[in-house]
Amino acid sequence: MVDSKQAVHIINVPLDLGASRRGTDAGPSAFRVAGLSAALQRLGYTVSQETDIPVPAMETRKTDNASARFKDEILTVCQELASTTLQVMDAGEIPLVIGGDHSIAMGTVSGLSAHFAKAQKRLGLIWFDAHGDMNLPESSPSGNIHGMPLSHLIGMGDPDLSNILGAHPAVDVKNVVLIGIRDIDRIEREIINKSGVTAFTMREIDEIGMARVARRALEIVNDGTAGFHVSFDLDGCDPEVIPGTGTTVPGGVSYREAHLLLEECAAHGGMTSMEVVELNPFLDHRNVSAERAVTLIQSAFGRSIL
Ligand code: 5AB
Ligand code: MN
Ligand code: MN
Ligand code: MN
Repeated sequence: MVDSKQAVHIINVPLDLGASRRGTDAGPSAFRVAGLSAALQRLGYTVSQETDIPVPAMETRKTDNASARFKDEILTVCQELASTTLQVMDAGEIPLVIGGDHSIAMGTVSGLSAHFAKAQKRLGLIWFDAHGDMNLPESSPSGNIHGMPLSHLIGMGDPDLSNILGAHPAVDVKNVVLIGIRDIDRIEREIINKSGVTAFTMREIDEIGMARVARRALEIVNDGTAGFHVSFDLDGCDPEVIPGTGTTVPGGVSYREAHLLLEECAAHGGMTSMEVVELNPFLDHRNVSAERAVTLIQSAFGRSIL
């Protein structure tokens, strides 16, 4: 549970092997320049440590796996990341994972689930994204693994990627909520609809408002769990808010709606951990995205306006 007595442990994962567009490997650096660590300290947290997960550069690798590109490399990174989030949780610190493309969530969440599985407990999962990230290797139009992490976390897909550490599945579909989705592939739509996860599309956000979406989402992810993780893909926000990401989709979550969701997560008190992914500083032409992402993280960690 996030409270200011706990220390935050930042885990940097400069991975871009899961996406087509280069540049998310510079995400952790952009967060450092934007002052992430100091921003948490201003809220009263100690930042105990930063850990950098080693990631191979794309130029040094070849992949012949067309349906799950760079699977071997991504699996190795996710295994290392999973043991790190497990250790950080076991030490009673709050893991804050900075990507990197969204493939890293398979590592982050597997490690968290391993921590809770030791006490026969489960973890809830909020997946904030423009996309469903529920392709399977055989359904993916791109072969890019950043479009597949959520299906693997609920136990589907490639057996290596869905069994990284901890429980199988890493999370129970009944405690998984997608928020902000608006760009889903044809077969992926069927996978989502059959899966049992709850999806709050942009349409629901428009119709009932983010306040109600956030409250319902919190009920679902906390139903019988020991807490919840927030996997925050910056492309869930509208491209006007976060231009610095590779797979922008118009019609997204506004700056205030995103803050409200994270403020509600903080107010609930059950957030165990967070990851922020898909920042691409090379596409951030207005140079606003990293700083805005830092303020979003501050909301998740309990910053209040007054
Ligand atoms: B992200 C697409 N569905 O599978 C695919 O940014 C895009 O982690 C995936 O949400 C976007 O390649 C993955 C077309
Ligand atoms: Mn994503
Ligand atoms: Mn996305
Ligand atoms: Mn993306």
